[in-house]
This record gives sequence, structure tokens and C-alpha cells, in this order.
Amino acid sequence: MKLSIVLSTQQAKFSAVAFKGDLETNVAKIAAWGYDGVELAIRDPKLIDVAEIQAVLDKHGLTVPAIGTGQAWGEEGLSFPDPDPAVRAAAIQRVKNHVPVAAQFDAVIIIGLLRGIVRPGVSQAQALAWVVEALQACSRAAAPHGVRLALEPINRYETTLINNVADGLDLIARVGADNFGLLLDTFHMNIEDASIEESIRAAGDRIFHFHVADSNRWYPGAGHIDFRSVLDALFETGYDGFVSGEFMPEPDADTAAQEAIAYLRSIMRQT
Ligand code: LER
Ligand code: MN
Repeated sequence: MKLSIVLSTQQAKFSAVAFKGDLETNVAKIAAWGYDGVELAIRDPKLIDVAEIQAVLDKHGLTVPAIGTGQAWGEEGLSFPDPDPAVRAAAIQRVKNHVPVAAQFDAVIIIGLLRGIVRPGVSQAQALAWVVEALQACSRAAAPHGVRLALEPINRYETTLINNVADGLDLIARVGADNFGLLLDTFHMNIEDASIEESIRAAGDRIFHFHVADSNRWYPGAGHIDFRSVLDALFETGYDGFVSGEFMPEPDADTAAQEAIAYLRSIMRQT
């Protein structure tokens, strides 16, 4: 399995993004440590120069397995179940704007916190219906470009919608699109899923992307998740995508990234 790490294309508040700031410096370091790719967190594709990023990545031999979109929620408040129809439409449009960029990088589009939370005055059922509608529209727009969307079950302290893998699989059934699947994150599964390995087996070929952080959201190896068993379960599903590091920059970003790759390479089965 290939390894990547999350890299933000602009400054952001989200604290588990280890690398923010100068792109080329970070890409050079990440490549030198042995990573195969970088997962790009992009708030708005209009704000980035795709050709320039592609040139930097090509120079250092890295690919982009996935594009994170959550900064549009964190910095701008866009989300699918917002009671304001203009905000819902803007959230859908933002995902559609990511499609050409994702096609160029051959990357999955991540739907994390863009799926939002249930706002006061909105029922859970209504919020979910808006999420399903939005995901159907986005999946339909992405399909002709060969782009896939991956929704990430996120723990209850960050959202009230789709907290575990079972919720994610129910949503897949409701959305009904072949290019719509899941991003599993060990940090969230450790909080919400009875068995991380069982959830991985249940999600099977609907796993489109995979995040690793340990139980304390530090780099893998710094907490108590059994990554050997988790990665074996992932391997057994036939998953051939990236395992992507999304953890706190603790004790500092460079140390965390190097500890993560050393540990993961030492326990991963080789394909
Ligand atoms: C993003 O991938 C994630 O895991 C969430 O916790 C974002 O808040
Ligand atoms: Mn994640």
C-alpha cells in the first residue's frame, strides 16, 4: 500500500493538518522521507494554481490520491444541510468546482465536514435528505469525469450526521451512485465503531480512501490502536489505494511525519 500525508494549500484552522505553508519546501521534505503522495486540502479550487502545484509534485515524484474539502466548512461555513438554500447550493457548487482538479490529479474528492451538522430548527431526517440530494447531484456531476467521491464518517463530537461506518453504508444505499464511497479514518472509527477491523470488512470495496491517526490523534504508533491488525484487515479487502496520514503536528510536524512512515512501513504487508 502507498503512503501519503495531508498537506494544506493554504493556511487553515484544522489542527490535524500537519503541513501548512510553503508548498515546495513541504513537498520536497515529504518526498525525501519516502512518502508516495500528498493529500491536498483545498478550500476553494479557484484560489490555487493547479499547473504550478502539478509541476512541484512532478519535480518531486509525488501524486495526489485525494482532495480534502472541509476548509469550506471550517473557514466559510458551507454545508449540504444548511437551512439557507443559498448556502446548500454553494456547498454543492463548491464540490462540483473540485471535479476538474480531481480529474487532473486522478484524486478522490473527500466529503468530510461539508456534510455539515444538524442546525437548530432542522430535523435529522430533513438534514439527511438534503445530504443525500447534494451527494446525488455531486456524484452525477463527477461521474463523466471518472471522479469518485468519498464520504468520511466523523465522530459525534464533530458532527451529528454519519458518525460510523454503518451510517456511511446506509448513506451509500440511499445515494445509489457507483462513484460514491467512503473514506475511513482510524481516529473516528476508534471512537465510534465497535470493531475497526469489522467495519473495514463491512465497507469492503466501498473504501475509496483511508486516513490514519492513532487513538490520541498523534502519528500511528503514538497511541493504542493496533495498526498491524487494522492494516491487515484493510489489505484483505483488496484495497489498493493510499493510506494517508492525518494527525496532529506533535511533537512537531516533521517528527510526526517521519515517525509515522517509519512505523507504518515496518508493520505493513508489502504488495
Ligand atoms: C477530516 O478528514 C477529519 O478527519 C475530520 O476530523 C475533520 O474535522
Ligand atoms: Mn480524517
